[in-house]
Amino acid sequence: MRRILLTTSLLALLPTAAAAQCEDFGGVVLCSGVDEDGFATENSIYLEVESDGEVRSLDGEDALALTGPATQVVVGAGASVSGSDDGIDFGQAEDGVLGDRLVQNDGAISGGDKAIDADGLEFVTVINTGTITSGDKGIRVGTGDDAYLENYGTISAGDEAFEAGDRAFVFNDAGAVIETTDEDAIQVGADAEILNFGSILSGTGSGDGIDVDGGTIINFEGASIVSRGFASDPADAEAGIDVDEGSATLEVVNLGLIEGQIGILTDPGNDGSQLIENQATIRGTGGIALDLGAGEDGLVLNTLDAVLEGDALFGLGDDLITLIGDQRAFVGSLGGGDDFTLFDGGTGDDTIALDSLVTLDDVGMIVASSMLAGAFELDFTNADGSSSLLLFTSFENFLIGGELFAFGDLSEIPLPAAAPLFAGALGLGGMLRRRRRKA
Ligand SMILES: [Ca+2]
Ligand SMILES: [Ca+2]
Ligand SMILES: [Ca+2]
Ligand SMILES: [Ca+2]
Repeated sequence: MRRILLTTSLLALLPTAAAAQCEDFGGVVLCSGVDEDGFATENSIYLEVESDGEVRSLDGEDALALTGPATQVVVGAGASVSGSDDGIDFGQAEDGVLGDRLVQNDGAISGGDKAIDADGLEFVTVINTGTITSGDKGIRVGTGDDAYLENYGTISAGDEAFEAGDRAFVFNDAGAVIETTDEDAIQVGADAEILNFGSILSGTGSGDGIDVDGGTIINFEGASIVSRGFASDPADAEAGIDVDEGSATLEVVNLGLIEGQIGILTDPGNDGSQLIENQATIRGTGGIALDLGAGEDGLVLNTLDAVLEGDALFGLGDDLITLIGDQRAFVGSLGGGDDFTLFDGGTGDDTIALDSLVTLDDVGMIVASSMLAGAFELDFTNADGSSSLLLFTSFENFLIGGELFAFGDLSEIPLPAAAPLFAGALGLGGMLRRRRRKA
């Protein structure tokens, strides 16, 4: 039943509901006209709000309170479900309510509290081509697993716009919006799959664009995942993508814009791997583009289009940067003013892999940075003949032309507390040539 659009109207098969009430025709509930006091049932039903239909609720009540198992709701184009409390309340798992709910909204669903509340239920599916608005959470599945959302319209909430547990799936179409005025736009657990072609926007006061434990996020060309707040205390910084405490792996492929005070941030207590492939822009308006923390993290900078605005911090664990294709003059960064990305490997045995077409002949010796005390610079010539400078600290290994070199192989500067240097043993000193520095 899941992932199947309900497109067949049952209205044609049944007598027209003359009264302005939702009427139950033996498991098929039809709402047309204006129903001012909502509808509630504990039975399994298929409920359709006809295109002229309008379901409201009395003060403090839900417009639709549907706690029966295997319930499906279709809100037609031009129709509305407007709850003083929730728009649609499917009940709560803790009250023994089962999951497997489906909502197709081609109209408008709103709630003074939640627009759609399915707290803790599993296998909740929402297909939205209309608008979903709420004072509190937009679509609350809470910690319920296997939630599924396709959004072609607008979901605009006062708190989290979409909140679900593990194995959540989100498809956000081009031009579609998932946003909140406060808190995270999307908050989900581990093994999430998020495909974003549109806009995912956090609150302006607080919140992350996406708060996730792990899984896969693909942010396509023209798409945005943005945290819109800015905390005066950097310790309170919110992120375009925030990874919660835990050990799950997260893969992010970015062809659009990921932006926040910190672009992508891992919380303390996260020791999972974050594997980031960047082909567009990851921007940290507070100066840090990536803070990947503990675990074995990876960053791929794919061609000149890969921009990091802010530094990239890799933290504890053996981390890896892979450069693919020709790189920017200042690797990763726009390079204007003092806008240079510092790549900080942090604790652990960290590696920078240059593009496979860059050979040892194309690489200069590592020197102490003239731009940033304590940092180092590695310059190299790209396959197209342009040169790039990489500003880094705490990276111990360099993969060049398929061979692994230690920091000491490429530098006469001893690393503090580093293992014995092997430059002499490998006889590389004479092979390395110092390239002319850029102005
Ligand atoms: Ca790390
Ligand atoms: Ca990590
Ligand atoms: Ca590290
Ligand atoms: Ca290191």
